[in-house]
Amino acid sequence: MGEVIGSLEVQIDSVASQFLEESKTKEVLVISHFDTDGISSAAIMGKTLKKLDIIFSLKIVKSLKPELIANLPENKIILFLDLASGSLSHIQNSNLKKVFIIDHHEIDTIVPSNVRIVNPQLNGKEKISSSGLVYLFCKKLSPEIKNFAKLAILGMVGDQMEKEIDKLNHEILDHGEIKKKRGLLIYPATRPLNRTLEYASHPYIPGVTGDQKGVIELLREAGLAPKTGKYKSVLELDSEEMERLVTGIMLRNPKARYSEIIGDVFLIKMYNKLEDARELSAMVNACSRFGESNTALQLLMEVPKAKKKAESIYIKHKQNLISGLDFVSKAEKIKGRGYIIINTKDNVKDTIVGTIASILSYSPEYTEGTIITTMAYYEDKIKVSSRSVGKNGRNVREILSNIINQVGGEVGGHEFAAGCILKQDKEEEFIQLLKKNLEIEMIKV
Ligand SMILES: [Mn+2]
Repeated sequence: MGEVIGSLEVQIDSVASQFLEESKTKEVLVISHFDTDGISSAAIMGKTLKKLDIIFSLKIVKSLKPELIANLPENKIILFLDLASGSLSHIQNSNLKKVFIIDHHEIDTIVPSNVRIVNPQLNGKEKISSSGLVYLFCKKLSPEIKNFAKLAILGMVGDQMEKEIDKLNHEILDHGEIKKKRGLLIYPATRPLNRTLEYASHPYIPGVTGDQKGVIELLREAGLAPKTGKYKSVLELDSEEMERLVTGIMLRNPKARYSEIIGDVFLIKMYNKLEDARELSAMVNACSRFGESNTALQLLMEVPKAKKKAESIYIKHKQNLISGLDFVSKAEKIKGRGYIIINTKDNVKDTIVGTIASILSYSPEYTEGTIITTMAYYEDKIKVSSRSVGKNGRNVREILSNIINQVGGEVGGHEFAAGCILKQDKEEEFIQLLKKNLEIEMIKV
């Protein structure tokens, strides 16, 4: 009970057979994380449980709060995906009798007796996404689910684990209808380049992202002309065209490293069409940011009516992003030594203010160690995001925590990328304290 022995594969076998036994008599409640890996996990599990005629319901959450654990139904089997490894002590202290977890995050304590867990942290720390684990788990429950392997690959790409693919992930790659091709990582690789470049945010290309004229100029420079009115897609480029385009991008953003722009493009079949996994992941994340995780889940389960809805949310998100970047480039900024604060007030959506801070942190305009902070209103609150350029220098979470301790609010994130939420009536006080803290920190460094 709660004991962990042997390899990851043995662990998956044993937990899967216990789950199968338990679910014969009890209903299952699946709770999963709201990012691409979590929603891919939920989609694989949902499809499999349906196949097996197991009665279940699904819930997608942004984070696992102690109150949520305390209020879970005791008569159901609880199955956590892509979360809960850091909440074992709360689960131990709850009245839940049987909890299953499939996750790859850090574990907070010894596995309690009411928990059965699959987590590579306990078995050799193999690098694998939660959706990869869920896929292997579900294959034990029902071997004929091989076509869901594509969702495991999607989760892997969403968690940015595709650079070093470990043994089990390799196996998964061999299963589903997945195509892998080396190329430029600007997504989607499947659509005409002029559209793809206009919305490029990873990397951000100054003078090109959000600028149709700049896009055409870059393409012309790279010797790419439209054929019968249509530009090639990334997938259609030959190696020379690709090299020329990469050169053009790197000239505009010298911070964009070759190893980050070139890599494996993963194509998976959804709704009977090959799609770029990075694009799908961006779409899932956009839906979740808009509070539409269920649409994202339905998209990955290939529910027909979900596709249009997800696409329109994604287009809206991309437009918000482009207009947000445009606003920020022209906006008045508070500049100090080693920092910059952009208060967009109600001109930029709170759903993208963090993405914009990230994009700016990759822009060639700012030197390493600079702290970029963006702010946006929502409801009667302000959402704040801070990034440290080059993931270097001061601890932004600590700085934000210090201030929130004084003005009230919530803080999240980590050392080089953090955010907070505060009341709008604390706006001025927050900015003053932030400036003061950033200046003190600068002196210490
Ligand atoms: Mn994950």
